[in-house]
Amino acid sequence: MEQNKIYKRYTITSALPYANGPIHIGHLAGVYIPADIYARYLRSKNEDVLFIGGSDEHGVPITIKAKQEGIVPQKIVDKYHNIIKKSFEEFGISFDIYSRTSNKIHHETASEFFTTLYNKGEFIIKTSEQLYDKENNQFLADRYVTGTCPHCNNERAYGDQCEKCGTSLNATDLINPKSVLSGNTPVMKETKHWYLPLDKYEPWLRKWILEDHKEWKPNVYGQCKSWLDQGLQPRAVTRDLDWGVKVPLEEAAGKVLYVWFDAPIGYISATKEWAEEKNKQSAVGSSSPTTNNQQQTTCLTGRQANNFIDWQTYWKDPETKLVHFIGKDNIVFHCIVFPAMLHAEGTYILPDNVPANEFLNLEGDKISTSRNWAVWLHEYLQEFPGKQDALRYSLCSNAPETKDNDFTWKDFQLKNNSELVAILGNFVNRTLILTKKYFDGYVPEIPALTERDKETLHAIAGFPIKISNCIELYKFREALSEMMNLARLGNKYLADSEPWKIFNTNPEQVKTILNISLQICANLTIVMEPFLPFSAKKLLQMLNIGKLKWEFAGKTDILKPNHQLGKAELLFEKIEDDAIIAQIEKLHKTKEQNNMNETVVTPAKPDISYEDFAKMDIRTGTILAAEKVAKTQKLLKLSIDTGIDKRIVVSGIAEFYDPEKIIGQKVVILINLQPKTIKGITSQGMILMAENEKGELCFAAPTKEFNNGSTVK
Ligand code: B3M
Ligand code: ZN
Repeated sequence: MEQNKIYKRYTITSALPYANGPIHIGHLAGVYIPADIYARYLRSKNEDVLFIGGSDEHGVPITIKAKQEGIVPQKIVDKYHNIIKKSFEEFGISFDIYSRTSNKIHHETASEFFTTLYNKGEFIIKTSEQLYDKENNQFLADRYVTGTCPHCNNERAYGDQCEKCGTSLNATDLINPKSVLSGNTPVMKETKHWYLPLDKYEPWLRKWILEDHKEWKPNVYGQCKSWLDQGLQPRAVTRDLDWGVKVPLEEAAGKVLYVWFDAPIGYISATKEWAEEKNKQSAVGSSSPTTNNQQQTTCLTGRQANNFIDWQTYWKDPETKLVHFIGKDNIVFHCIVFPAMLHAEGTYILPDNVPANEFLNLEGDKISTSRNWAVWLHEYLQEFPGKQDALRYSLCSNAPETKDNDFTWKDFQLKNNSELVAILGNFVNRTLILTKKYFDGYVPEIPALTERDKETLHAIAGFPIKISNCIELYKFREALSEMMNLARLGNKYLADSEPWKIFNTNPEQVKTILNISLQICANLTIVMEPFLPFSAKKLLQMLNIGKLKWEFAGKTDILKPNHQLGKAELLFEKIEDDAIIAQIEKLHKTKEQNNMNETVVTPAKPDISYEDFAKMDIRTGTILAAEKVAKTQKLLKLSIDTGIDKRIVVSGIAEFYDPEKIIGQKVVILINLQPKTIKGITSQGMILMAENEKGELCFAAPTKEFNNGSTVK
């Protein structure tokens, strides 16, 4: 690979979140915050940047959710696409486009891509047996099958994975598989699919990744190596499903493209959509009629003089740097499958890097949508209004760049209060307040420099390159901590020079100190912006200046003498204990709820025949008398009228029913259970009770007056 290659433009993609749930902090820390920092930084450097996001609206989980809610999948994706898009916007993720894969342009693009590979003869066709639900006339995707996990006996494992023991499964591995759709046992049926022969591209992939991209992050490189070392198999790129991009072949009726085939093509469709939109806008804005004609010409030079944007330059020009931001569960798709697709197509560039992150946990537990164990972005934005940067800061400083990391509310509070407020905010605030106090809010000039001043000026100049280097190597945590070091430098400089002590004796020196401190503030607006865009904007207002590009970072004459500053405000607010306790309590409630849910349903027992059931003689009856069994807590001795006879039954219900209060209670009783002697009393039969998850009992009884001795079947 060409190290240090100069690129003309950047195509930055961030994983397209599934539109079946909102965004949580794990997504942000793993993917969107790093991608946004990278995009903002490059824009500040005047690079040509296209930052792509969008919703992934296909795939089986979406169809299942739609079935559960009794609505069509489009309704589900509309709902979540809007929630996700809005929360990204409010959180300041600076996409150039946030698209969606249910768009027409995406269906066309994905379909064409498939056709190109098909026409080139890249696919192989295989017929295999898959599980089929006869009642619904439908092949069952892995997620549509549940059954017993062959590894841990969890009776509620899915066809692709057992969530209890974490093992990846094939639907055909499950013991006693059941269709989620009908509850019936599926049958095996033959079906035909199109496969991408990854095995064929394996030698090429080995060289491209293992030799040419040794600089990739160790977690990414390592995962790729392990996939490659296991040997790649052909992968089906079509599915028997009715939600997705239709396979553009007559013989493939009822089949759609596999979601992982179409989703990454979503980046390309989004680029087309973005370019079309931009070109429309510039056509409207342009007064010269010739410009429109020029716009028709296709050429690989990106944004041309006439502003025409050719989407292809962002995907096909070798001078474009393509970078995919993703979480670790998406590595194989972005490093192996999608590059193989692009390679097979033949006209596209390949990713230069895929800086995937590991996972973020929450308060020591894996984030889980189904267990609601997450901090949801849309909720955070409501509960902490105006505090986007506090979360951006805490998630970036704790980003799971090299290993899984943990988010805790206490740590979030600590980072906000003792770093953002106490260091960065405090430095800016002191500088502005002192300038107001001593110089009426005008930037003072520099009359003379002491050694300390000179050292400080020198140090300021050194920061931008340190931060740039980290960002360009995708080390965002380190970059952020360098950014904070600049604020630390400012704080220390103020503390060491003590302008408040010397103003009366040496006002000239105070001019220098505050000028330099203000130049640090101006520098901060630049280097903060990728990480803390809201606060950077606020600081620009406080300094009463416009946005500065990266080239100004390191300069120490940004603010000219006599420039009038704006109004000083607090850059960050302290987060009080109450707010943190409330969040921790919210999580506790979720945990309790989950614990209950886990025990709510006792696992189903194996099937029995009707003959087995019919052996039981169950009747309605009435309690005639009841008394406690001596020396026991739980037992009552009941006298029952069964309609056939009157008999004694010992029942373990004393904790839940007072003997006096149940005389006359209707019951259901199993009368042909072998008699058993309990505490010296012969019990003849069993009263049927319902038992809930807490072990509480309640009578299962007829709901209206019914003769004793009626059979229950
Ligand atoms: N929607 C998986 C995920 O959200 C998938 C990413 C697609 S990126 C092309 O983890
Ligand atoms: Zn299991």
